[in-house]
Amino acid sequence: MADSVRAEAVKPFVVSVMGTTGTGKSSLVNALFGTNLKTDPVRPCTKEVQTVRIDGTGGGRMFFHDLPGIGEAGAVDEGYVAQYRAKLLESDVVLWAIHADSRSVTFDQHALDRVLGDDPQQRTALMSKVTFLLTKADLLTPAPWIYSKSGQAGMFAALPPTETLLREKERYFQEAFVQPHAADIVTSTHHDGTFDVHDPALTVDEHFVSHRGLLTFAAARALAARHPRHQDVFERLYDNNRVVSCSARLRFNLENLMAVIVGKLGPGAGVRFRKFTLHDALNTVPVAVARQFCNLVVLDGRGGEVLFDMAQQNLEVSR
Ligand SMILES: Nc1nc2c(ncn2[C@@H]2O[C@H](COP(=O)(O)OP(=O)(O)OP(=O)(O)O)[C@@H](O)[C@H]2O)c(=O)[nH]1
Ligand SMILES: [Mg+2]
Repeated sequence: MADSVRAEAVKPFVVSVMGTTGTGKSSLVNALFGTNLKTDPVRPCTKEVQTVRIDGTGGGRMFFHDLPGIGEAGAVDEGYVAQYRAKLLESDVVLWAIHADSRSVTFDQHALDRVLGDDPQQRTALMSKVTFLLTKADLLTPAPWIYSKSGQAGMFAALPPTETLLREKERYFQEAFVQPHAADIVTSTHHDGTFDVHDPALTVDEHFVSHRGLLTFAAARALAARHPRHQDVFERLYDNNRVVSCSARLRFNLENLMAVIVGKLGPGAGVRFRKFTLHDALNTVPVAVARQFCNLVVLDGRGGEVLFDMAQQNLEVSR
């Protein structure tokens, strides 16, 4: 293997997470990678860029930058925005956290516009890296969440009305943040060497397929229906621009989020970060932890039988 190819193969990935203060950025990094970043229920907490190193397998490394809440690390002057922009430009993936319960988009839209800047090439580079997250999805609705228990652990799932609400929110935030910049977006993913679809929006080389503009859910589904052999490619292209809901507290949807991150990082990342993606642990919450939250109904994973209602605090956890 040529030195340059080898260097590329072991080059660490860089992921940044940003957003306004208190959207749960540090908590999310902790939930995804078992790190121990400081979090705070009241005050703006992360004041400077915190970088954690994540070791995968086979020499795979990732540096995860946890950025201070926008507007909290000092005056929001051009110098500060430029620093932010530089950090994002050196990142392979940027996660932009927005509180799922928020409907005010102006502050983040304005921040996004400033961070993207005026240079068309930089705007494309940045917009193509960003994935918007709706964090703290557990706070979205008082409808109970389902905790599906198996042994001494389980997973949280949203009830259908909450799922529907989340999908609507994801669409709304995609319209607010991604659609206005559709012309700036070029999204890429790897293919298996047999990709042979010709479409004006697609550019194909030996390893990668790129899509110019925003690939909507309907368009991705239509392409996948016409070319079922390449369904995985269209799914990954679509994932690159979708808005992802999650909850660090309930570990809700963390597996999907990790899949989106790894998919965006490229073909080498799946292998190097398999230890984070290949098992259910990302979404799993021990019963002892789940009991700290109330307003839960616990169903048996297989039969759907009600095991207990958290509101009835003294019921036995295990049968
Ligand atoms: N309900 C709920 N609370 C959460 C979740 N994630 C984080 N929190 C809480 O929200 C508060 C703020 O979380 P942080 O992780 O410190 O937020 P941050 O975005 O890093 O904040 P800054 O560092 O100030 O920018 C803490 O009390 C967390 O416990 C979540 O998914 N659900
Ligand atoms: Mg923080």
